[in-house]
Amino acid sequence: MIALPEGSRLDRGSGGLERLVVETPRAEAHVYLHGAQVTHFQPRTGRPVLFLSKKSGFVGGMPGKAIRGGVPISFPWFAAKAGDASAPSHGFARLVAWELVDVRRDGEERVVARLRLVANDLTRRWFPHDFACTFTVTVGGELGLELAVENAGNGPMRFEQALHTYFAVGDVRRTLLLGLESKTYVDKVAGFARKPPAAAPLGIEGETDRIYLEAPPRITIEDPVGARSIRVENAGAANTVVWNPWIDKAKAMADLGDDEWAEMICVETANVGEDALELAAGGSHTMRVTIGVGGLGPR
Ligand code: TA6
Repeated sequence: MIALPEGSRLDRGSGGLERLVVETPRAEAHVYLHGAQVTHFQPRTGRPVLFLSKKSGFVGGMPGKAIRGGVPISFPWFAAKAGDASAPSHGFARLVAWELVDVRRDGEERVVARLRLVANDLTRRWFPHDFACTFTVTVGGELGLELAVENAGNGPMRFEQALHTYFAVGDVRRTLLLGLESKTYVDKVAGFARKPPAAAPLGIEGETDRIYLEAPPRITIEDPVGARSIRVENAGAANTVVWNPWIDKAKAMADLGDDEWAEMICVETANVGEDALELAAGGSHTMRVTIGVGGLGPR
């Protein structure tokens, strides 16, 4: 049993899954040990920043099922595993229990929690490598997420990764994404066609599933219905993925309410496809995203 500082406690969340609850003067957050999944982040002065489906399952086990919402961790592959239709979508990291390593205060306003996942017999069935993942969650006025991957084996290790963040918006049809205007992207809705930069902010007008081939340092989600903007600041990521299932896909998803597609937008911090990472033995890599909330800028 690790020592928990003031402002943090372990409880049983949905499905009886073990959950770290963090409460600071600036914000509160929930992190399930299942998948090391952040499911809730709410500044004291605002509404929840992360979307969590009302129909999400909460099923633990080795492996369990993915929680629909918050920040699922895609590792060691993204979406479907190449050449293995039986493998779980987005890898196994979000399906297994992580170890809570430690929780500490960082000054008066922040709490920092570290969770770890290391290779085991289950993971080696799908991914024959000795890896160690450390996920650091910093809760304060902003939400800081850091995924460090280490190759603890003797040979090279190639993997994909994403922090597959679901953001809560008032109405995705009125939301604009700024920062991607100059970026080429792969359009999964158009048969993975490579598309030129739109040269305009991204509005969501239908099913949207795009892998941008260069991640800008900052993306701003303008949410006029929610009367706020959300800043997504990336580091160590080559790609940004933007996804909204829209009406038909949402209806086909058992763990997403038929109308919930309008309340969410995924803006994901990632290294996928051509930008998958390869670590030499003993090598390591860190990817970060910092999430903050502000007002709506002049437009
Ligand atoms: O990141 C976008 C995506 O790859 C979409 O293609 C869609 O499959 C989404 O992830 C959700 O995947 P999941 O396995 O969580 O249902």
